[in-house]
Amino acid sequence: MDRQNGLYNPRRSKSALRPLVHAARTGVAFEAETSPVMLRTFVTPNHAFYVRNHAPVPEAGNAAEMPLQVGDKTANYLDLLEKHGKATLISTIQCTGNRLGEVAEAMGKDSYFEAAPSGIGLISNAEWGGVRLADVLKEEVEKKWKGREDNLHVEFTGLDGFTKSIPLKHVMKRSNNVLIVHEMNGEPLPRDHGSPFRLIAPGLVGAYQIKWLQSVEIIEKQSDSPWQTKFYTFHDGTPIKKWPHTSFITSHENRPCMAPKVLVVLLLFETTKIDVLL
Ligand SMILES: Nc1nc2c(c(=O)[nH]1)N[C@H]1C(S)=C(S)[C@@H](COP(=O)(O)O)O[C@H]1N2
Ligand SMILES: [Mo]
Repeated sequence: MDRQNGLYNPRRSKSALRPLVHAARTGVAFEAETSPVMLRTFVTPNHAFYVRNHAPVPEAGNAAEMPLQVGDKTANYLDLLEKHGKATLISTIQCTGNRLGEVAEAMGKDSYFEAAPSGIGLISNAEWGGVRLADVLKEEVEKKWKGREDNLHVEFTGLDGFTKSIPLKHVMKRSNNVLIVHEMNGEPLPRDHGSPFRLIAPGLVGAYQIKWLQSVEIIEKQSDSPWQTKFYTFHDGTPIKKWPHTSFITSHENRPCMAPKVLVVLLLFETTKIDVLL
């Protein structure tokens, strides 16, 4: 394993070396789209799941060791799991940047997106296993915040400093299935995907699925982190929460031997949720 200033060097992470399943987009921070061929199955294999990092992958330790700050208490993830039980759910993650290449092409110089153009592969689907956050926060909310739930937010911070917040009301609604997960497709969460645990907030864009989760804090205003107020926002500064999931026929590849028109693009502006509670 390569380390740089105490940080894992994601440029040398295994996923960076999988040209058949990933198209590497940037080195540090590592970013890779899933190859269309690997999107043919309902659930995306862990090794082919797209990767989107904003910083080098932090050194986080395992689920038993890594402390999780919940409000003003330090919790042990495994204790939380034992106390509240394991929830399993299939949920798609899609980066807001998915298919920006086509958007940029369609909008030409009018395109206001700053991100580098991407193909169709900043989307993947997996089964996640972990603990329901509404259960974890229930006691604290009842003790400290009773009656004020509607105006509060939950701020999530990853070990790499990446921070965003979600309204408390959304988190506490059990049917929204906001989870802290340690399992991805029945295996321990891989490092590239936030090991030992990450947030899964079904129906919200990729940026809310905070990896290497370090702290969960109830706050009175939305997070003032740049990830909430500057990046992943609309022009007026409103955070982008939902984004249409898009479908794409992946059985034909856009190879030079095939007329480009054969590559039929299906844009299904369906609901953003394609998660199924098991
Ligand atoms: N801590 C942390 N969490 C993060 C990010 C990050 O850079 N740091 N990137 C976010 C973005 S923008 C996306 S699209 C998803 C990607 O998750 P994946 O790499 O597991 O596909 O993670 C989100 N969670
Ligand atoms: Mo993203």
